[in-house]
Amino acid sequence: MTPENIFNQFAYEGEVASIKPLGEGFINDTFIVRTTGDTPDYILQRKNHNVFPDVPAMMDNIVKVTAHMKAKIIRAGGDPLRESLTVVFAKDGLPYYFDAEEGNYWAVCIFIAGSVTIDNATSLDLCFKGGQGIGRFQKMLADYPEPLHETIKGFHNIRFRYEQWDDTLRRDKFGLVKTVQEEIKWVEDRRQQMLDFWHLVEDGSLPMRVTHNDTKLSNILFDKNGDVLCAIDLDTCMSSTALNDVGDALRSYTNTGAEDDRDLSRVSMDIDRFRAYVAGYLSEMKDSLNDCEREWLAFSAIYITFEQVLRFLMDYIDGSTYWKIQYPTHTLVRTQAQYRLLQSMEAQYPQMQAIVRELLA
Ligand code: GN1
Ligand code: MG
Repeated sequence: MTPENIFNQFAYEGEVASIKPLGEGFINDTFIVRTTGDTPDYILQRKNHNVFPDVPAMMDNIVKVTAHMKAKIIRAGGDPLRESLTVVFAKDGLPYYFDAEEGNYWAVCIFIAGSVTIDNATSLDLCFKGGQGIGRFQKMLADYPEPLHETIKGFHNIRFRYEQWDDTLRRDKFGLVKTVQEEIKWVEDRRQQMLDFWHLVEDGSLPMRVTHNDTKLSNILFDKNGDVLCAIDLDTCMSSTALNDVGDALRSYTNTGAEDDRDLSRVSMDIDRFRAYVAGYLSEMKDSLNDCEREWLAFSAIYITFEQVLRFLMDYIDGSTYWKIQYPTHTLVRTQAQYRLLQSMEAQYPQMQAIVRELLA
């Protein structure tokens, strides 16, 4: 079915003027649907069911958390159509449409007029606002009452990731293991350190909360004045630690290079952006964090950047099937660029800790 036919299965308002691909998502395929006149425009997405094995469960999470946030936004006198993502249901009443012919799941949400996404943190103000945005998101969901579906098993659970990693190395499907010995060592050298950290989650010292889990800069929607509207891409919204959201955001906001930079000399962690993001986040969440979360906040950036090194390298060895690639070694290049960022963070860890302590004081 064409995107036009798919979109017609949804209960949208107005007349379609055009449907065009949007952005360069690595996982889902995204289209922007423009309508004529005053009716809203829409975002139409083909959800990647290799990544999300249970799209109905994922959409159930999204419908429920957005309903929870909207109720709060309304009570606070805000605009629920601008300060939260809005799911558009299919005409049969489901929050997705299943195209049985091609076996694909599709979903629609409202495009918030005048909103923009940003790929690079160009100012400290932006970092501060991004931190505030995720802080607010976590705060609104702090009293979310029921368990969410675990839409990707063990998503930020490094013990589980190491199990997958060991399987990948054992399988060595494409004989690539011998070509990435140095990179494999990066992951092996940190095994104990990372498992020790995760132990704090397993013993309950770091609490589970409702979190976003994919907090990179481009998943925050800004208005034309550069103020945060809301967090988008709620596909991975589920139970995790608050720190995972902070760490993943820091991985993206503080990088002076690109996630897949071939020129490693451009990649490093900018400590001023680190400070600005953490300050923004803590302006919302400071009073909600326990002592363990406070103590490990700076480390969260290292944890998630490391996890990304592991995930990228694992996907490369497995044949690059998870993230879309533009050239055969793309995911290896991503691995190397993220490792450079990790090294930069490790070198600056004492300063990162000092900043967090200072901001918490
Ligand atoms: C994916 O969905 P997207 O493109 O925002 C991935 C994240 C990675 C990111 C790296 C569901 O994010 O975990 O950090 O790529 N999302 C999923 O760019 O795996
Ligand atoms: Mg995503």
